[in-house]
Amino acid sequence: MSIILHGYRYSVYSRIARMVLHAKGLTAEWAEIDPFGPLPDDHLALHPFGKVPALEHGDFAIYETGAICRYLDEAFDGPKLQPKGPIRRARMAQVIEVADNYGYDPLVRQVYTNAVFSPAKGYEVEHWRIHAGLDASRKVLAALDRLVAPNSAQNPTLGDLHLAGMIDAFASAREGAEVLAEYQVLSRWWAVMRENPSVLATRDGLLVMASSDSLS
Ligand SMILES: N[C@@H](CCC(=O)N[C@@H](CS)C(=O)NCC(=O)O)C(=O)O
Repeated sequence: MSIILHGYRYSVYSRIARMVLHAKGLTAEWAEIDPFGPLPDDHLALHPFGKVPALEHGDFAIYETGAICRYLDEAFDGPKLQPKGPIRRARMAQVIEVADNYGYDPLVRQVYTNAVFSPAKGYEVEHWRIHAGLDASRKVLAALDRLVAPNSAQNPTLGDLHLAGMIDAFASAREGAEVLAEYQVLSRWWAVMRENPSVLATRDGLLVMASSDSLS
C-alpha cells in the first residue's frame, strides 16, 4: 500500500512528517499543495481545516502532524521513535504540545516567516512581528530548556523531530539563533539534532536569511 503525503514544500509541519518518514526509512509519494492559496475540494475532503500536511496510506487518511507521525511510527517497522515508559512518553508528548501550542506561532509564523521566508520570497515583511515573536519566544524556549533532555538528540524521538522542525526555522533567522544561544540545554540538544540525518535530508524547503537582511 502506498503512502501519499500531501504537503507544501515550505511548510514546517510538512517537513516534520517528512523527517519521520525518513527516520523510519519510508518513502512516500509527495502531493504538493499550497495551503495559503485557493484550496481544491479534494484537499478540503482530506483536511477540513485546509492545512498541511495530510497523509493517505491505502484507504486510511489522517491529518494533524502529531497524529500522522504517531501513526507512521506505530504502523511501520524501523526504529521506534517513541520511548518506552510512561514518564518519558508523557514528556515527549508534552514537548510536542508545547511546540504546537506555544512555539509555532512566535518561532515560525512571527520570526521565521518575517525574518527569513518573506524577504527571501520578496513578500512584504512585518518587522513588528519579528520583535513580537522574539519576545514571545523566550518563555517558550525557557520552558523547553527544562523539558528537553540534551542526550535525547542521540536517539531522537517524535518529540525531538517535531521540535527540530520549528527550531531549525527559528535559528535560521540570525536573531533567532542569538536568542536560542541563551538557552544552554536546548543549544546542546540542537547542536546534535541539527546534524541528524533526517533533519539534514529535509532541509530543502528551509529558506536562508540573506546576509543583508536585518531587523529594523
Ligand atoms: N495543527 C496542524 C497545523 C498545521 C499547519 O499549521 N500547517 C501550516 C503550514 S506549516 C498550514 O497549513 N497553514 C495554512 C494556514 O494556516 O492557512 C498540524 O499539526 O498539522
